[in-house]
Amino acid sequence: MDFNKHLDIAPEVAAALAAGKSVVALESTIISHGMPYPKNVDTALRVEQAIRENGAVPATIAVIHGRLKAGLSRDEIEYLGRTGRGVAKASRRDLPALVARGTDGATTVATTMIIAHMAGINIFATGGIGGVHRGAEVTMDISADLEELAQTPVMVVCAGAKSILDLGLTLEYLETKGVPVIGYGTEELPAFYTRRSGFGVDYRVDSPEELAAIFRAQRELNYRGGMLVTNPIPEQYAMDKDVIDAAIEQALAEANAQGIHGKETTPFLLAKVVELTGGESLESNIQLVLNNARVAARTACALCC
Ligand code: PSU
Ligand code: MN
Repeated sequence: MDFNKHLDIAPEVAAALAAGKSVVALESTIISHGMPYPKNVDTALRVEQAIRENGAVPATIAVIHGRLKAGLSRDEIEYLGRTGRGVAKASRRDLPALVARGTDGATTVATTMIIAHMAGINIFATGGIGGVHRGAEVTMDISADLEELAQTPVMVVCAGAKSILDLGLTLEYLETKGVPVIGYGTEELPAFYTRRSGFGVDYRVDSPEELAAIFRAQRELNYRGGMLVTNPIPEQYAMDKDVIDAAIEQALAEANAQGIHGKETTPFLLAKVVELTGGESLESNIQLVLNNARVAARTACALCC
């Protein structure tokens, strides 16, 4: 572990790390910006529970009053969920100002990876990652998540990416940056709400042990980047492709019409899709995060022993 004066590791997480036990990091943008209160708090606690049931210790990550937190109390999770969009979405470029000003931040995939790595945690479970936006050849809107995967040695377990993004360009970018994209039980990149996207992944892997072996080899090769594990939503919770595609098209059209840009783009599109598809997409979202938490926890265990 890389001691950092701005980092607080929760006692349970610190004890697990010191004992060489498995720990899984979780992000907080999904709590503050990804789901409505109180479902967001309820889900965050259920995800932590799923990690415990699969043999690992959860470390939900956020910035609270300028402190980088690896592991949150129930009260802190409740605070982030209740405050919702009142908590700033914090990507890589935001951490210095949040720390200097002593303010709060809900961590994206990029910042969760940064703080997890500082704390000595190498596996992180989430829902979806950011990527190359549609039209990025003009807007240059490419999530800092991809750059982080290229430079920070953390395994990110997700359910693929939503087609609010250009999934083909996202894969091209990851290839250029040397980030392995692994399908868990699939040859195809999952598209978050649906199990298929039409794009192939680099490798298919069918067990946590095999995921752990690839991650271990990546470390032994002294690579500096991480890897992306894409785990399809369980069949019974997958959404109808036409329903979700129509919602995404409408969300993109409204974002264009309203001139949404910059860091607001992703939250705007995600909120619109949820608004247009109602409770069904929320339930799918919850289930896929739980599914990713289970795979991440088992992989963390396979990596420890
Ligand atoms: N995509 C999703 N769900 C999410 C996010 C993206 O399907 O919750 C969140 C994650 O926290 C991700 C962030 O790291 O949005 C990416 O934001 P941006 O595109 O502004 O980098
Ligand atoms: Mn962006």
